[in-house]
Amino acid sequence: MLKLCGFAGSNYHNKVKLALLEKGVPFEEELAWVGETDPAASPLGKVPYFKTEDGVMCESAVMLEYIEQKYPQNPLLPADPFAAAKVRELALFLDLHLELVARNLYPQAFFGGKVSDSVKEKVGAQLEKNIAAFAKLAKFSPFVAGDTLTLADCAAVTHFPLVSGATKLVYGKDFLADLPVRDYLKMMGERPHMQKVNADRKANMELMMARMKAKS
Ligand SMILES: N[C@@H](CCC(=O)N[C@@H](CS)C(=O)NCC(=O)O)C(=O)O
Repeated sequence: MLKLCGFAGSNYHNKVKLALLEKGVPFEEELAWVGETDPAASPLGKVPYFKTEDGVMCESAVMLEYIEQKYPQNPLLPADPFAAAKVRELALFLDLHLELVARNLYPQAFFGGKVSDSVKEKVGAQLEKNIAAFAKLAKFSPFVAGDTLTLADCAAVTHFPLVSGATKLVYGKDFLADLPVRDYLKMMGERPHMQKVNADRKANMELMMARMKAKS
């Protein structure tokens, strides 16, 4: 059985988990905290990663492509090559130009640390530029890429809350406020599979807090 390894508090883990659930692919979750990952599966020590019948792999974008090809049911990519590329474009913007940039703020926003003024300034400018560019590509009609759920939604619904939360906490302003993100998250949050992802996330965050307390 396909194993999704990681922890349910991770947005990248949940991006892949939602795709598996929406596609109806049978899988098991194997808990792997950061620092306790399998170096053969994830040489950078990141989650998530897959253990498959053929071997292991990491990087959530690659994992989504793998399950799309291996399990074609309930597709999360259009059959048309151009339309599929437009979905991938959105997914890449979400991972690379939004989440990865906002991630620089997480030490201060979520982990009790501090980011320097120069990082704040640089990241703020990058996010403003990148979010404006993303806004030109995203459709929200009602899904990010149009009228059908795609793998771009798996990234959007798991990354948006972090980008919003981190910018709100660090700059006192939600950088996604001009996009219809609240309504989108509400709509996505009504999907049964997303409800499972969110419930598991909350339970895992509590476990993570308890672990951190026990360690300190
Ligand atoms: N590019 C990676 C990013 C995954 C990632 O950053 N995961 C975080 C958890 S949300 C992690 O493992 N962080 C630990 C680290 O970077 O050492 C992917 O798409 O899978």
